[in-house]
Amino acid sequence: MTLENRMEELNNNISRTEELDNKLNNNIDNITGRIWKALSGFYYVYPDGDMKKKSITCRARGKFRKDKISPLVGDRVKIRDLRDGTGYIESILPRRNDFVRPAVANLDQLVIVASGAVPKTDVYLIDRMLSVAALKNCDAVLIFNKCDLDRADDLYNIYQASPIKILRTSAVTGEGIDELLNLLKNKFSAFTGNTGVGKSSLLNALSPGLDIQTGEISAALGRGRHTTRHIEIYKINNSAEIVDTPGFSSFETSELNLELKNRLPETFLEFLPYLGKCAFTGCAHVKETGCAVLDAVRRGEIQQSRHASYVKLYEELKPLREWEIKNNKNNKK
Ligand SMILES: Nc1nc2c(ncn2[C@@H]2O[C@H](COP(=O)(O)OP(=O)(O)OP(=O)(O)O)[C@@H](O)[C@H]2O)c(=O)[nH]1
Ligand SMILES: [Mg+2]
Ligand SMILES: [Zn+2]
Repeated sequence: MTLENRMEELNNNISRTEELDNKLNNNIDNITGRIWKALSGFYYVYPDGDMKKKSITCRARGKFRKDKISPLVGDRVKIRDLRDGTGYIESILPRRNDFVRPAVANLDQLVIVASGAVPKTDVYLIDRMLSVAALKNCDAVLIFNKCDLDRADDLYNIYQASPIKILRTSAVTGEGIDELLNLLKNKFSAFTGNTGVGKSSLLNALSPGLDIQTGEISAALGRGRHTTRHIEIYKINNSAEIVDTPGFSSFETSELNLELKNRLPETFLEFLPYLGKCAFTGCAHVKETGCAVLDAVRRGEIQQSRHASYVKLYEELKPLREWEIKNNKNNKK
């Protein structure tokens, strides 16, 4: 057989396959949409991201599992609509950012909910979340909830002296709720924070119609019971899109990666004016002489507690090597 004949045969085969494909796909549309809820391996997608349309319940294609990528709430996706209310996620459109915890993509703003009352939030946990948000070019807001019980003065004082937006709230008395709604307006935000601090309660206070389940705190442990299990976008006042996420008792270490290690100083926003002004290039800002950051700490321009978190995080990231990144990726769900 000549090469030309062989080519023709191949081309014929390709057209026949495409014809067959088209026949099979006759009843099927490829459309784009946005994932607004994830629950037990199902993704609820709104066509064109329009929450007024009927959502389509999708499964992810097997190739995502193979590639170790999970679709996330907030993802814009191409789906195959089977026209019976179900479909398949075919591909994920490029993301602005993505998080392991909370498991969401394309966030404008991370709302870190903390509490000075039980369960008290650890300052290092707050600083790690702030660093991860800064690394991902995501704005952060820090909320001190339960201020009817404890006004979290220690925490408040630390962050008041930083460029980070802060707000005291109470889901019980309604303090700060209007201001919170203002911060959320026209943005896609996710609530995160240790379990039991009142993330779901705040959402209910913002929009009582939501009626999201909240949990009692176990007195013995001083922890919540992980009341929120699934991840879902709520729309409030037709302008604020908010994801309530399950709380946690320890930090997800897979966010601690080589990129954070390499860019750590700039993720502490109040360090920025001093970076590049140290006596030594490549200064780690830990205990070096002539360090502009340390000088600023001494002068009280940077809070001691923030620098302490920086050093702790620096030490935690120090042993991280290239091969561990691959490991981390493989461990991702
Ligand atoms: N006094 C007081 N109690 C609150 C406040 N906010 C929440 N609570 C209580 O704290 C408990 C936990 O609240 P949730 O809203 O379930 O906390 P969560 O952060 O959503 O917890 P997870 O879903 O487990 O992460 C509930 O008993 C709430 O009633 C508050 O501002 N003041
Ligand atoms: Mg909750
Ligand atoms: Zn330095």
